[in-house]
Amino acid sequence: MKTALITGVAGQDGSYLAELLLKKDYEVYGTVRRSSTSNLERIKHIQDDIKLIHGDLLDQNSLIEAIEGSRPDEIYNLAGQSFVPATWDKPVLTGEFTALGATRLLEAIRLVNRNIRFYQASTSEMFGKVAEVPQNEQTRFYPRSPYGVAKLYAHWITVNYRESYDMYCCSGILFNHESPRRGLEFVTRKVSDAVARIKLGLSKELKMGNLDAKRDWGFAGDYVEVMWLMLQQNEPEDFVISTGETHSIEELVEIAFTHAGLDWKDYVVIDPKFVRPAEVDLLMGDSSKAREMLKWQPKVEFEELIRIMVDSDIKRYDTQEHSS
Ligand code: NAP
Ligand code: F7E
Repeated sequence: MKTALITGVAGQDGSYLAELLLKKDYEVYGTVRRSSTSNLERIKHIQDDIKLIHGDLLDQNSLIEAIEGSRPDEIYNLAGQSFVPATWDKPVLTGEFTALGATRLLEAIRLVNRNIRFYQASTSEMFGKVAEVPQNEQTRFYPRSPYGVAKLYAHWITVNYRESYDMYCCSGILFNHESPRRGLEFVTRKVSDAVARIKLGLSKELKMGNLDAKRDWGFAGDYVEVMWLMLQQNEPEDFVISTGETHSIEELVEIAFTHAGLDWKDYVVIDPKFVRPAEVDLLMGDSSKAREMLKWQPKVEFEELIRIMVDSDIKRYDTQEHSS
């Protein structure tokens, strides 16, 4: 039986990855930050099957203790503040969590057991102002937010530990991936939630930012499979993970409202508050390397994903209404 430690296990990806590893008969440990209230909604259905331990990316000792206490074969570093706009408000803290947090974790592995395999959650935000379309593992990086800059540091420190200490460290450069478990501020979930509220008469409008930006969106459940695959190879390498399709925010909005029988133009209002200081205009990934070497491909396509999210939010509000 293998053992895995997932940082950020209560996040969107952490919850899907924990489910996957349990199915594969792993012993699963997950770190959560200490807080006065519980934030375990996404993992409540598997809480009895995984072991939660305290671990904060800001605190070196907690990471060393988490590794010593769980003795993992694999570590998946998914923890972090992942909402991009918030990182302009807290650029220094973003560097601490994301850039130095990954370094603290790598140092903890180096000190405790260098044979542990390490996965770093890198991101398409590192491509930022893109140098080419589509983006692959060779594309030049040009991050456009404190989030992207901090992730780029974490990405290169992962490469550096691989090359300096001969450790098995990989980065998955994952493009946007969504699900009904996505946080409510992210654009797909913000839209699916608003469509549900409008459909059920709980809200009248949806305030949005830049509708022209384009993203390559996949399903989180498909993307966690590749995290695991990356740690099962003979040699550690980095991979771009994407669908290869790109769609605008306007297309997303249109699909979501139409699915609920609504015309988005009757409800969507542009609010400059949601426009970012610097935008990533166009993301489209080329994941040929992962498709060939890891035999991976996404299963859920974009329109289906949006419909699943809208249906899930409508059902959630319906259930709440009937139970109150
Ligand atoms: P998420 O839902 O925001 O989950 C992040 C988790 O990290 C949360 O459980 C959060 O816990 C925890 N966390 C935050 N700060 C922490 C700290 N200092 N110490 C320990 N835990 C901390 O994000 P996600 O969508 O699952 O993404 C997982 C990772 O992949 C993130 O690193 C993200 O940046 C990266 N990524 C995501 C995407 C995507 O499209 N989803 C794409 C590329 C890369 P709290 O509840 O305590 O805040
Ligand atoms: O924005 C535009 C916004 O916040 C997508 C994170 O998981 O994926 C995510 O980062 C786009 C942007 O995600 C609104 O300007 C328009 O162009 O859903 P998002 P993100 O910034 O792409 C990457 C890969 C990560 O690594 C991150 O952790 O949508 N947009 N109007 C809006 N976005 C939001 N949130 N809200 C709006 O009202």
